[in-house]
Amino acid sequence: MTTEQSSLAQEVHDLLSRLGVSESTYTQGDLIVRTPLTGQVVARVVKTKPAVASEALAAAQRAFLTWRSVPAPQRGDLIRLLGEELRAEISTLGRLVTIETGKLLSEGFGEVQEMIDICVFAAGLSRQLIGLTIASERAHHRMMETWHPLGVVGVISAFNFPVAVWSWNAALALVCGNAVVWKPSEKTPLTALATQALFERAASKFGDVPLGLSVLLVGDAQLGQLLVDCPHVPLVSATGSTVMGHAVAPRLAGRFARAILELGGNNAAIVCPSADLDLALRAIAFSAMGTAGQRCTTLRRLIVHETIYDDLVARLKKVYLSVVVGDPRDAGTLVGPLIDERSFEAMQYALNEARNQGAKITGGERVVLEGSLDESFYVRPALVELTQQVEVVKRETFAPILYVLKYRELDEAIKLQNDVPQGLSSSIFTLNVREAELFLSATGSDCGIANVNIGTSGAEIGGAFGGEKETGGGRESGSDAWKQYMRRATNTINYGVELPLAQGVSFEI
Ligand code: UN1
Repeated sequence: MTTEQSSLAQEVHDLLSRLGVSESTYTQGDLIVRTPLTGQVVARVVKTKPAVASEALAAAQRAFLTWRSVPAPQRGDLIRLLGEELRAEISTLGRLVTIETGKLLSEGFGEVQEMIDICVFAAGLSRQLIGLTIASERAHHRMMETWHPLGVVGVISAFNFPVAVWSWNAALALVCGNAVVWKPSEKTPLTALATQALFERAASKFGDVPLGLSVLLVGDAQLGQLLVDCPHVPLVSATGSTVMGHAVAPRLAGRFARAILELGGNNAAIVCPSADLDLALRAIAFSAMGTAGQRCTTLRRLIVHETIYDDLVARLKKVYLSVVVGDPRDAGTLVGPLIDERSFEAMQYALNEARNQGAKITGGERVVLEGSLDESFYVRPALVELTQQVEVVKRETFAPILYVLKYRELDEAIKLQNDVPQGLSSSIFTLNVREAELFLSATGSDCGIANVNIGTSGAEIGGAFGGEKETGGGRESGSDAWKQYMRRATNTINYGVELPLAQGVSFEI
């Protein structure tokens, strides 16, 4: 082990202990955690045994029964405190995110900022859980809708946003009066342990938080299944691959539980002749290469008008060949490592397939950093020019591959953009208002997110986040996403002395 490697394990230890995680939870277990930075083992996390998980689910159910009666603005105060803990530890937790996922430091800090933002949003929301009053057709009657807490909310999260996605769900679920059970990715249990420790800090400052209000299940898919099949969990929010969604959704449907699914994306940007190309170039670079292409919002397809194609692609090639691939802790680095070997292999597999389809490929090769082990996987991002949207382009490969296609008419570009199974994010680069509005209209992009003159990734928490088709249809974080974490009751109140029946029905006894 080199000095650099042993110091990384030491740093993980220091960060976790500063964040309040007990050493026994990550030194004596059999879930091996490697940092993608060097490939070395940095922790051995104790997995949650199924019997312990079942007890945790029961505790969460008991906690819900108490928490639902705490006034919502007080529940909001717990989330305000969580936000404060996160603010105090943004650099500690952010650095741990970088070491565990391989994303840049500014992206690691950005992820924690996203958590703080949703806490602020949810704390405000705790005073705005509002329902409508509806005009009744009957005299001396009033109708209204009331929103009630739902129960225990399950959260299954992925490695690439190991903590922000939990916070989108947990912050809303908790102010809505629910308990939360979290099954993080097996690849990123350390940031989950740290987040749980910060939650517990906030809870002890709050005072009267029922035991089991927010619990963590660390381990493999078996624990996820336990959560999905638990009859006391009326809602599961699951983020990950479409394959995972296929496993989870039918089980939830089978017991009539709700699902918020945030699955694969295959996001495209259309670049029109009037586009500001300097701005577009920067936006494309960030969306396609940021987080080493491992965001669900990553730009994977670029559809460029034929008149600007050569110019834009030449400029992009320069960027792809010069962008610094390296240690994400270094200031100049823009592309960190892939999460693991499987990701690297999936990338090479897709590139080979594209090559066999006649693609022209710039980049895509493995980059070996000095001092890293064979188990670390750095790659130069790949720019892949194709003449047609072949099968490989329609698939989500979770790696920095940008497929580039040419178009002539905007209708054709929109058709290409929509002609994939996924429907998460999309953008158009244009200064032409007709093109922009068409893209945003009912006949334009079919995605949950459609942007103008910004890239496909890097959404703010204020909007509802999620997408259509194989992306799963769920919406998380902002706007009125909170409604999914509550049950709606319609109330009709008769304050008169008669009993008129709706629809004029007569029933005299
Ligand atoms: C994800 O990749 O699962 O919009 C979430 C973005 C981030 C969230 C990505 N705010 O890119």
